[in-house]
Amino acid sequence: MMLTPTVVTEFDSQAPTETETATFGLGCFWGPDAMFGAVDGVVRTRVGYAGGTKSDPSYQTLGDHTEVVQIEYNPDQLSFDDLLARAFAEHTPYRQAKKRQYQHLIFTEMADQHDQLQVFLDESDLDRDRIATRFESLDRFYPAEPYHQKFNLRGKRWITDVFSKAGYDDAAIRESSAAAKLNAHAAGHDVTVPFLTHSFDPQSRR
Ligand code: MHO
Repeated sequence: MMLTPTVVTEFDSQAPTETETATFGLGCFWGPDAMFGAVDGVVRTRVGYAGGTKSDPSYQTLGDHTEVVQIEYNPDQLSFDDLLARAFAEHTPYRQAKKRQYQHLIFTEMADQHDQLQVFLDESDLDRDRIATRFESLDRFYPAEPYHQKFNLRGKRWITDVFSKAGYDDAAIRESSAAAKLNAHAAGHDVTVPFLTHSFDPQSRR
């Protein structure tokens, strides 16, 4: 299947809307944005700032916030526990970044995620008083600037042209399920979606 504006808009219109969100700080947010985008059951991703007190942070005026990825997932396909396993595979809980911007920070929203986190830590033999990873309940998520969203798509005109032709603006790309999958693909992750086939790889189009 070729990547066309219609393919993108149809894929996005069929994306589940009954989703739950998980928010993690795992260092520079570009990497985890792409990594989680590749996972089956992850519907949307966005990057932003959370965990601090400064109002309206930006990349230049971050204050006490941390770079985070927010993952919207289909709870019929993927659990918070699966996402925690991936988050802990992406960082060592025994060291913390000095800069608050890049700290390892696991957020929970509502009681059930909070309970699932404790079960995960117990089963993984992780004692929250002995590890460096921070745990907080999510207060507020501030989306990052458009140029940080789906960062691996930057300069990939064979992808971005399709979104332009489909009439997507910056916010629409940030919230696009197709963009999350394409961003993961552009970063080199294996992604299983119908429009990512061999014939569509730029290497094979020459
Ligand atoms: N300035 C660093 C990290 C960017 S990340 C959004 C870099 O160029 O790799 O903090």
